[in-house]
Amino acid sequence: MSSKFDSNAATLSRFVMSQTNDHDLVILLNALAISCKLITSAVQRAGVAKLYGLAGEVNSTGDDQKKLDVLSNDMMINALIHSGVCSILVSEENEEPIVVPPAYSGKFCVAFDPLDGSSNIDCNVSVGTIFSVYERKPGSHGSVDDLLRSGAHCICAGYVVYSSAVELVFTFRGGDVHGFCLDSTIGEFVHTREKMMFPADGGKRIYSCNEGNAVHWDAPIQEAVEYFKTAEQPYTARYVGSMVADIHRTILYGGIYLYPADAKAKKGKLRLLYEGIPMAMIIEQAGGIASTGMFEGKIQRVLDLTPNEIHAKCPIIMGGKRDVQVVYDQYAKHG
Ligand code: AHM
Ligand code: MG
Repeated sequence: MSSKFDSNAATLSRFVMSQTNDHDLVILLNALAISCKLITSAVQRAGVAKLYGLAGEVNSTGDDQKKLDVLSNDMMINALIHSGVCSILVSEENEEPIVVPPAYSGKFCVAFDPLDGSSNIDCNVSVGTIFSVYERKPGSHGSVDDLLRSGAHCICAGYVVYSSAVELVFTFRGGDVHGFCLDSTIGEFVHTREKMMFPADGGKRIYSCNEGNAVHWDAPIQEAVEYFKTAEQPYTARYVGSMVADIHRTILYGGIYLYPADAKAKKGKLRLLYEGIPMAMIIEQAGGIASTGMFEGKIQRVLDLTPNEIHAKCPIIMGGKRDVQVVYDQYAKHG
């Protein structure tokens, strides 16, 4: 019998419980989902609740913090501390790591960007949350060293895009990528996309980058983007300016997203722990490539990088194999 009501809702919690016997991990992912529901409420009510505009502070990377950045950050920190399963939290919005008080301390270390794409907040364009989860090292009570490790140590990662729908995309290390839409009628994320993969045929030819930086790029990146525009089957340009939205589209439709290193930002703009590594894990496990492009003398996997500090940056070239290969070909051509 068809009905508007699902008597067997495949919720995110049910999915997580089916994938792990680790109860602390179930609690952690529940706390992350709750944070994202709170942020959804704040994003959707930003106008009426007078949450547009600046908070008057500057964040870890020198950007002006928006009121919604600060509120979203507080929501995540409070939910994660009170989950009782975290010891160290690293947020884009906090210069220093947050050490969870001993009464609440647990085995996980979480890095997150509570509201990515801050420049889009005040005009209601898509924004997102990104997170990566690590387990503290044996014997550690929780310190930044537990997080200053390569992507190989990341145990799960996800993002949430706040847009026409709110969607959480999530993967465990080595697993498939799954999508969950927030059903506002029940206040739960419901499993809506199984085993998300890049389109098998490469999908749409879309390139996504801030071309205003082109003059600062190295020649191979400039030439790859020129190829995208002049190829026999020219690419379409799409750039939201919120990494979460641009990556979500790239996985679903195909294409390539670039925020490369350039002459003025030698390590790129995006942060390794809470932008590069989680997105790279999702992209690779969805069948794509997550590369740095040429970085410190070689082309590297983003997941192979080890941050030397919690706000370390990394260049990012992510997308489907067909399209990232165009960039590799240009590097090969230039030797
Ligand atoms: P933010 O974390 O301060 O919002 O910065 C990250 C954002 C990404 O979401 C986006 O891809 C990029 O910065 C856009 O940068 P630009 O405005 O330089 O194109
Ligand atoms: Mg941000």
